[in-house]
Amino acid sequence: MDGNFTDDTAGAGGPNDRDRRRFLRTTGLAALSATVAVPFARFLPEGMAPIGMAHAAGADMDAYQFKDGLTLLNDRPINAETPAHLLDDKVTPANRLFIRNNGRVPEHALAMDASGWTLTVDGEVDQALDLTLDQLESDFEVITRQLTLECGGNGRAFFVPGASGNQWTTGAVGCPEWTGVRLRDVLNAAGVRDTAVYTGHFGTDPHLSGDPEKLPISRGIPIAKALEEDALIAWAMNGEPLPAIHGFPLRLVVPGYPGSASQKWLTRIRVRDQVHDGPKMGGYSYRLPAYPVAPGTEVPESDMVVMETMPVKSLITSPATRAQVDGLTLDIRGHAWADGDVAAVHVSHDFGQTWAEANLEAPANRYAWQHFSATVDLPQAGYYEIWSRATDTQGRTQPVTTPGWNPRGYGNNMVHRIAVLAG
Ligand SMILES: Nc1nc2c(c(=O)[nH]1)N[C@H]1C(S)=C(S)[C@@H](COP(=O)(O)O)O[C@H]1N2
Ligand SMILES: [Mo]
Repeated sequence: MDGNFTDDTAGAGGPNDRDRRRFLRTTGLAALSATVAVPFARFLPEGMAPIGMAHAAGADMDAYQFKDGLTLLNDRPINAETPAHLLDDKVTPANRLFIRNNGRVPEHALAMDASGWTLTVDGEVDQALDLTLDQLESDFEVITRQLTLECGGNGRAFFVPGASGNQWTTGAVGCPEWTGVRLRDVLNAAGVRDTAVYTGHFGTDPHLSGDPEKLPISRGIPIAKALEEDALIAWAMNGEPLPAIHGFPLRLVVPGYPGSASQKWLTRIRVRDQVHDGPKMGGYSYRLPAYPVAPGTEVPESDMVVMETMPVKSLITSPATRAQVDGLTLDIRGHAWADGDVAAVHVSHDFGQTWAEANLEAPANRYAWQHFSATVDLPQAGYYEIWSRATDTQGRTQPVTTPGWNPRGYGNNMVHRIAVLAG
């Protein structure tokens, strides 16, 4: 609730309450627990929910237990975000990384069982590949990179009128260190044909319906993006095997793009001769109107286009919002990220009337978030909002209000705001 201090759009009674009620009617138990943000489904006696359903939530919740201080938005599928002040680490620890699942956590991951795992690369390639985890590690250069991962819907809660979907405030972002091989190297080993247009990514997570024929999500990226050097096929996070819930044993990490491009539990990359058409590539999923629309507009599906790069953004991670601080000197810390590098971060203590430039560190590597710090001298004791605003190397900066309303509430990069009481 700390992204927009008035909380109107994030809290009960706000415009999104209507959407929550609608969800409640349509998806039942999972939505109910989302509404009250309590993971209670696993504690229900059997019989109070379909057994498979209660069990599913319980098993997935077991894989969630190591998380520290996250806000659970939904437990079937599990979706949880991190309060800004718990993202203060320069490298996001696994227990503080948000979770965005569209389906269930697969059984093999729950058991941390990677036996027989292979990655298939096929489609518009000269030579289809079937690579074991050992082959991936021995046949390609292994690299470790700190890469920012952010859900395309981060900030959705602040759109007015509200958009359906997880009501992410500011915490569907993190920047762990990933170890793996370059997606580019693996694609080049298969030999990408001239006909290649897009990738299509496939994982093993079961669909919520239990129907084995259905995939919860299968997204892809333009082939040019896939052939840049930054995207990784990763098996480790912060030096440890991927946690079950984050894609064990293998996932993509595609920085600069919506998190949905970073397929977890990855088994197959199919190079396509057209824009990939897997589940959640079409309709309103991860798509934006092709032209600016007035808030609340019903945009025809045919006018929606795939969302690609993520916009420049910043997050104040210290102090925590609603902090009471002694004295009038305030030390501020946070991170900023963009599709590429961030050029500057500014902070304001007077609702954007004046801005001061923060100290900004260079990224650990391309697409790692950058740390900023600033000392703000407040004029007198009282209530303040501290705002942060990042600007990328192309001069694009964060708006002070929600940008570009769209039906599903993607791409909200408004300035981050926290409140403090000083003196
Ligand atoms: N197989 C699979 N991959 C997935 C998803 C999913 O539901 N299934 N969710 C995607 C979305 S929308 C996001 S934002 C990121 C979240 O990654 P995380 O849960 O590890 O933080 O994973 C992406 N990869
Ligand atoms: Mo996402």
